[in-house]
Amino acid sequence: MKEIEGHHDAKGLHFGIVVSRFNDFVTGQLLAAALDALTKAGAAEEQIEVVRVPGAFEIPIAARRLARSRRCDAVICLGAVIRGETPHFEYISAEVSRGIAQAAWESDLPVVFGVLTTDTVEQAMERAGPPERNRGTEAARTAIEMADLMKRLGGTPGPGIRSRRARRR
Ligand code: INI
Repeated sequence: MKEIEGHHDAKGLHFGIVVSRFNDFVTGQLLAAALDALTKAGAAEEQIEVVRVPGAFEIPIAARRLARSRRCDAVICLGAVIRGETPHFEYISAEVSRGIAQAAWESDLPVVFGVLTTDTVEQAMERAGPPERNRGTEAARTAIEMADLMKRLGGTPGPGIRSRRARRR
């Protein structure tokens, strides 16, 4: 039996990070933890591209563009949607998660969900604390494993990418 699994080695891999500025006291901590995890796994600074957007709602479109550029092996999305602060919580959370999943499907690239959706600021801070409990660390580790897994799986990119290439011909 053959088993295929991604490894946690970021050497030679390129990563895009899309991070929102809204609630930056939380998203800044997620970003710091993600950068730390990538660096510790062997990624050099020039292998990492950070893209900043105003709020979580804007994450999917930037993630999709970055993923489709093929400059990265995986894209990490970081944001914080806090219920206490918005009556639009449900709409924003739903759109962001749907948009991030769609960006991955349409680009055939791992686009990792590192967006906090919490009821309170305290809950958000808990998930953006020390590395072992920080969702930025978890998102970065997922991105490394998935980027490596996609290389091991081989094959050709999905229909979205094929049709783009076909259009160029
Ligand atoms: N954006 C967030 O990232 N988190 C929030 O909690 C939030 N709240 O509370 O409204 C939020 N709103 C902004 C939104 O993401 C868009 O930037 C804005 O609606 C413009 O499209």
